[in-house]
Amino acid sequence: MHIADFKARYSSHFQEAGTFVFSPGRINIIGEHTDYNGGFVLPAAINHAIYVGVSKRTDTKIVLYAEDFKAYFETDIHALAPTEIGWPNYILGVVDQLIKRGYSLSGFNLYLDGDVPLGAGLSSSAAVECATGYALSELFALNLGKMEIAQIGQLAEHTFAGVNCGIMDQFASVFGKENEVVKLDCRSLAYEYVPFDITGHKIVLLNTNVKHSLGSTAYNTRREQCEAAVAAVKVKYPDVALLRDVTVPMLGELVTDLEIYTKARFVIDEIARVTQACEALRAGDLKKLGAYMYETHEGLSQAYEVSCPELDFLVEVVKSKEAVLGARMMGGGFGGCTINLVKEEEVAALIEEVSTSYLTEFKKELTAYVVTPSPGTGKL
Ligand code: GAF
Repeated sequence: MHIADFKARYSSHFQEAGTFVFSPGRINIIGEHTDYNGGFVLPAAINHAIYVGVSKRTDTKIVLYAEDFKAYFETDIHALAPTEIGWPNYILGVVDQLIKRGYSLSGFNLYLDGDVPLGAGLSSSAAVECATGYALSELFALNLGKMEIAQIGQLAEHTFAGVNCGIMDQFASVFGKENEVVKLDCRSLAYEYVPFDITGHKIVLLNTNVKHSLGSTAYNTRREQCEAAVAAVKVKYPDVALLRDVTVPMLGELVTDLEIYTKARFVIDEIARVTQACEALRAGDLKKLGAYMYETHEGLSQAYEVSCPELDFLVEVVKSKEAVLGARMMGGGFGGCTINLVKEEEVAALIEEVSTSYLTEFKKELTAYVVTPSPGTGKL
């Protein structure tokens, strides 16, 4: 996005001098549905971001404008509540969290723009939350720490968007670094950057352009199923707090419900896979890394059941191709993108070929993005 154009568009809606920030979308190399189970994830911020401009008002109104929807939304800071309109919730939820934490805010204008495709599983909502948190921190001199911005965003998602997400998306948006992925321990919140050296290869996202409506309900159900497994294990092992603490033998011993067992087993395996995949990446063994990605897809699709025909198709068609070392659905599931590790010289041909087969199969256009690990939340 052209920053000067963005600032000019801001000025055409709000005349006051603005404070401008950005927060990016994210990819996740591996470690899906592990964050809310206290496990590991391996995400990175990407070169697509949400841009926010803010200015103070002299009253207590909150006036928002979203470029994507060409729409204003107005409310009062003393009357915060989730709205059925959707997009304002990611902003209002953050304001609500700030107020609950005792931060002093007054009315403000906020302009929202960006190039993170919406509904593509690239965490545009987390990017909006983190950009809002950072912008308001700058505007009202709140001095929020990076982790606090991420945690406020996560809670905004729980309370105003109704998705009981983990911390991965907000964390990646805030902590992203150029050319590095981050291995985050979602239980302790300790993290380490890992160089993303994939010389001769690219990360290609293939967007199904579908978002099945059962997504957020099923997401919350999966979380409950994981909690049910923990509750069953806790009966004998009271120190167990999260699936991260559960071993396969414990699961076999105490979880009798097959459905719960299968879901929990996937998560336990996936947590272990993140460490293995990370070692493969550090060792420069991209073939092995890719094999882990395929394994993750298989688990998400067959055991965890959060895939859909479009995502399965996209992984299936690239699986036999030499050009693709690994592929899997990415994020919460039920639509959005697959992430593919592709030989650089084959990227263009692959996109063309897969787009054609996808169109033939689903009568739908595919969108492709070549992305790179990029810096997290910052000032413009
Ligand atoms: C969504 C959630 F927001 C994340 O917290 C994470 O659980 C992910 O799905 C699945 O790994 O993006």
